[in-house]
Amino acid sequence: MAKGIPRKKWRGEFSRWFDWVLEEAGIYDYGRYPVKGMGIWLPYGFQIRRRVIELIRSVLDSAGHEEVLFPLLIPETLLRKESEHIRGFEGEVYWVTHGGKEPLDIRLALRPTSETSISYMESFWIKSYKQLPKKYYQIVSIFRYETKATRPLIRLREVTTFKEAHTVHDSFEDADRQVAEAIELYKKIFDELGIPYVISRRPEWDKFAGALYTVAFDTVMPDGRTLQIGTVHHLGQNFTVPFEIRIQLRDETLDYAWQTSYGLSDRVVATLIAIHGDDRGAVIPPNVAPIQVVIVPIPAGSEEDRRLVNEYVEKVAKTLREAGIRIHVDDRDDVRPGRKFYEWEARGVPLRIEIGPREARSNKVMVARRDTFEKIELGLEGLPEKLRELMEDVRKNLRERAWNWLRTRVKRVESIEEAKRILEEERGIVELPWCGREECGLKLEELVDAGVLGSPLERPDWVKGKRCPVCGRPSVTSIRLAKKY
Ligand code: A5A
Ligand code: ZN
Repeated sequence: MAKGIPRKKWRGEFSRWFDWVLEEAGIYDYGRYPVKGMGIWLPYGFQIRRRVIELIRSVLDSAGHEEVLFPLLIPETLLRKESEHIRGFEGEVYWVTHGGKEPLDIRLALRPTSETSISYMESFWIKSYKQLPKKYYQIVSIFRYETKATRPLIRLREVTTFKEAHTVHDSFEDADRQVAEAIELYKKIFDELGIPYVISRRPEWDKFAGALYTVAFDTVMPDGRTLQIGTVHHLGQNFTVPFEIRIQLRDETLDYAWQTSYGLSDRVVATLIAIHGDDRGAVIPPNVAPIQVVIVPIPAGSEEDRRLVNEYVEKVAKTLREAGIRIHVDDRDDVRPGRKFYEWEARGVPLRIEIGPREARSNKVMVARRDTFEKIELGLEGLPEKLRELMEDVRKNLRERAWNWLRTRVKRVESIEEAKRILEEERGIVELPWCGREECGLKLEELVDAGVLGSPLERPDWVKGKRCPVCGRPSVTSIRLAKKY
């Protein structure tokens, strides 16, 4: 391996490894564009992103969501209508103050999220319970002037792949049910991508600005820090009251509607790359891989052998292409096979086929798996199906590997000292018994020197009979702490 390439698993080097892989694999160019927190999706990365978006779309569409597209600009008057919301976002808003040389009467915000603009329009559209539930979503750029350290795809100021869903309901309970549905949909999306997660109800003091409550998906990055990869919010009537989304109910009375919203971002692509990758680069799950199989001809000595190999490569390529497998033939003749292997490994192509004179003569191919480096010889007969099976195996293996790893990173502890030591030495997530009081949660953050992720949605059995390590009261649930991104 070339010198100077950072090692993913070495703590302290993950960030460098991540920057390296984004560049080496041609995914995202970050740090050169002269606006902080904004990067460029490169052609190969764009293809991955596109497939991830397609997956998100198909999951949402099949659950009755409708895609829409709202304006990027939100007038200050709208953004200020819900007081908690603006309090939460005030420090992160980019403002448009001029049109050419003219100062604007009302400043326009680059949307940091779209609850306000969508609620405003919903007040014209939605009048009756008969129209509900209504589920909209859009996939757009949002802008947040983040003050924490920005990082490629992980903490951006222009979030270019923001999927925000916004739903409307005729009761608190139906919005509650929608939260549960959204959680199931997100599980499906993350499972398809092999991204493991922990689901927590965020504490009161760390919920979305304007929500009744927030449920978050977090994952553990290779360096042991956690990353929030998606959130689902019950918005109650917090936006429908100021925006006057009043509906006629089944019993003919009028009431304000109820809402939820839930979001995903570029972080989905970031975690996909961070979690499955290794010291050789990215490992892209076959279902979203722009190239599923790369074919590398192995140069032959004689003119005759060369022709034989080329013809056979063409034949294999044609068969696979016609079967709908996304292939690429790397027939560059000025690049050695070793170099090609290195490049395609960095890009994370799940399967590589090597074809030399031996394979051409025996009607076989040599297949190398990107996830395990295992080499398998396959005959031409039924090759597309066999490759499909292999790809499914790669996908499952990636998912299992990632889940097994995540499980080892979640530890139950009962004392503050132990929690602190584990997060200091190993990072990951610690779970402690908790009395449920905010006072103790905040104290824990301080004493353990970590952030709170929240509590499991259901009270866990193991905390029964255990006490809150801060106040000694009986625990009612557990609380999760981690060093967060
Ligand atoms: N309107 C709701 C859905 C909302 O905005 N929720 S949120 O603020 O929690 O954002 C949704 C998700 O977007 C987060 O869970 C996080 O995964 C991602 N996200 C938020 N800020 C981000 C940033 N600066 N860069 C990348 N991803 C971000
Ligand atoms: Zn307590």
